[in-house]
Amino acid sequence: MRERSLVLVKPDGVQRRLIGEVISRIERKGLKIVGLKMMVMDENLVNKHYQEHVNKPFFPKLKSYVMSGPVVAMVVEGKNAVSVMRLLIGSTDPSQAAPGTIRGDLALDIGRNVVHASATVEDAEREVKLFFSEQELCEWDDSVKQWLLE
Ligand code: IDP
Ligand code: MG
Repeated sequence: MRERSLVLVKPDGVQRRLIGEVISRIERKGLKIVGLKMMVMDENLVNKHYQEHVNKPFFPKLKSYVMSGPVVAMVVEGKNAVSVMRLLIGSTDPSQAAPGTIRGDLALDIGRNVVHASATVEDAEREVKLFFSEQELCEWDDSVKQWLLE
């Protein structure tokens, strides 16, 4: 129930005025936003966040893409938040992503895929700590919980 995912609206999503669209889909699903900020990622943060990709051929382009402007970072909480967020965003390559998903509906190219969401619960715990301090996260009373969860 307290599972959390780190979600980013990447610079292309911010530039294309898709922040609200992404947040709206997360909220309509019933997930709960417990942390939210706009920031520009620095090189150190990119290297840590994408640690499994630092030696991949696409990494230099990925780094300049995600540092090219502000991102909106969110911590999203709820039942199966990690796997549910991965389903909401769709496949990494938007040309393969199913219609109805964020990437399937709103993007065309793997290098401009609008959003990030943590791949596993372990990644999520690590990523949330990279982007947010404890004080920046907000526990709030969920008054609609009984209408979302049996
Ligand atoms: P994910 O974002 O769906 O978890 P990952 O495989 O973790 O996908 O890759 C991280 C990000 O790196 C992708 O979202 C995408 O922006 C970029 N990326 C991954 N593979 C490629 C590629 O082959 N070419 C260009 N960019 C890529
Ligand atoms: Mg990933």
